[in-house]
Amino acid sequence: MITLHHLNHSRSQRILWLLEELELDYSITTHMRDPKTQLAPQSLKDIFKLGRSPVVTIEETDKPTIVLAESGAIVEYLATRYGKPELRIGAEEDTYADYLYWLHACEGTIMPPLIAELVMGKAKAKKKPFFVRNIADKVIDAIMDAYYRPNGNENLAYVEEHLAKRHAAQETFFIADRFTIIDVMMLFPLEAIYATRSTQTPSHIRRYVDAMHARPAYIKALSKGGDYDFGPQTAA
Ligand SMILES: N[C@@H](CCC(=O)N[C@@H](CS)C(=O)NCC(=O)O)C(=O)O
Repeated sequence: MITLHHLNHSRSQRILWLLEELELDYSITTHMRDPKTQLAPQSLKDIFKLGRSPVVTIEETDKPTIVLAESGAIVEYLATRYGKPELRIGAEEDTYADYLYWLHACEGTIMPPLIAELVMGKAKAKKKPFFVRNIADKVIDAIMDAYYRPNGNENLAYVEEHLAKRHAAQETFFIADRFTIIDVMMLFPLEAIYATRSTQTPSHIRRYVDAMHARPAYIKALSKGGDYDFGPQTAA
């Protein structure tokens, strides 16, 4: 039995979506973020020491239970062990190098500036004594402007250019002529951008996100996972 340890408003939405695409039997244990800190609760740390979501546990008769974290590892595992092989790109395919690049770049390159923006935004919003507020905010802005903001903007432009080429070639999916686990990985940062920037989001990213959001398995996953801030935006 596969159990998804789902954290509200988090990357575990990726796994929920993939489980639906794979039409697998699974159960969901939901862990709610601490409303004040937004961090994962102790119940998730009890499953996986670092307390990060997603985590899946896999129990099979006569085998030790597997506890697997890291969304990239989970999508590879599920697609390989239970999947439709077409959800991965094989080493013999022309897009294999692209596949490896995006599989790793998603968490390694695209996500970090987005997380920095989120964390620094929270630091700015935090109450501080008035005599340090200005200086603290300036330091935060300086850090963001020196690295994370330009970095995030370059990433966004790169992804937009990539998707513009895909759309010009009449392709819907991120790297292949079919749905793959790269779509599962890449949608999360792109839908987070779309949800926060709305119509300021570059047009090819919007078109891509809308296409993924229309997939029946995505819609089913949304209905199973509960509240999700980055799902389809009704008033965009
Ligand atoms: N690179 C990891 C990141 C995991 C991660 O940081 N997940 C966030 C949710 S999106 C989390 O668990 N946050 C709660 C916390 O840090 O307490 C992955 O892709 O799974």
